[in-house]
Amino acid sequence: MKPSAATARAGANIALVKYWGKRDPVLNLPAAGSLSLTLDQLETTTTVVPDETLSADTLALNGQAADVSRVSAVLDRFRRQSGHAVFCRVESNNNFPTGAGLASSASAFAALVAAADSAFATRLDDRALSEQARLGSGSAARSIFGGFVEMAVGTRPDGSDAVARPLLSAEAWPLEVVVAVVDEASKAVSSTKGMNQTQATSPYYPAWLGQVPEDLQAARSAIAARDFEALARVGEGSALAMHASALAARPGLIYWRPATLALIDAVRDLQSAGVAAFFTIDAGPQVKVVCLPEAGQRVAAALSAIDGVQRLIHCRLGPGVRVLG
Ligand code: 2P0
Repeated sequence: MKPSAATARAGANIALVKYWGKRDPVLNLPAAGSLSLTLDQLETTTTVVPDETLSADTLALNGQAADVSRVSAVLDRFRRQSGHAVFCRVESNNNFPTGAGLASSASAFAALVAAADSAFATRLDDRALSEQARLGSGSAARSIFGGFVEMAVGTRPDGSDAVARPLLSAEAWPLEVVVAVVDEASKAVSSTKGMNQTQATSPYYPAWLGQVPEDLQAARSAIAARDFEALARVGEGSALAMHASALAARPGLIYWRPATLALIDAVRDLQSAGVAAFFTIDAGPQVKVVCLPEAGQRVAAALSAIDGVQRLIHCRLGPGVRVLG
């Protein structure tokens, strides 16, 4: 079958047990597993248009020409697998700030592999799509699935078992996530660079890595038991430990802004008042607050009152990647 245009949409995800470091940079294999929530309001929509008149792939990201090399590396695998050597026009649009610690590479590469799979008619199952997404960006492996998702560290040298799997559907435990955007600019140090620098130079990196299996077990148990307090403990612990390892890199990586710390304080105050909420922070200054649905409005009101918060994005848990046509 001749390759034909296809569009797919994927939600970003936020990790509760973080991914920070690689064991193989070429296959993009993570140094440890991770566990995440897929969100419904931070989405990438990507169209892949095979075009025989092109002499190279092109990428338009939010309407602007962008570096196509990572996208081409993904498309090369679909070209090889399908036996069709055609170049593609790729159009990708985010409905949220790109490259600002809001996991845009996760939704982007998940949407890209699903669109490419449909365009080249390779008919990969979700596990294989997760592997292809991981080759593009580690966190993208998780955005193939909706709800609660675990990424396996894997043991095979070829990386075929370093894939994500769904743990629990979005409907089974409908948590909410309020994202407090502090700075919409792209971050100075990318996740890839930041984790490599941490791994190479931070004296705390081995301690971080050693803690992940226990955190994964605690998070899995908390999710199975719908134990919000236990999930809060492991979620905040994993985020702070990741940032502690990054802070101790040389030179140190400081992703936070003053408003980031003010938001942490606000969440602590909410917790003291008995509100079911906890924070997590990725490779950027934004703070994501996970809460029970009944706490959503109160959390949003408290966060919006903090100086330096530019806007809130109120999410529910979302579905996995889907092909739109
Ligand atoms: C995570 N992050 O688990 C962690 C926490 C950022 C902080 O996964 O190098 O952009 O492309 O595999 O997927 C961001 O890392 O890194 C990330 P690559 P990616 O969500």
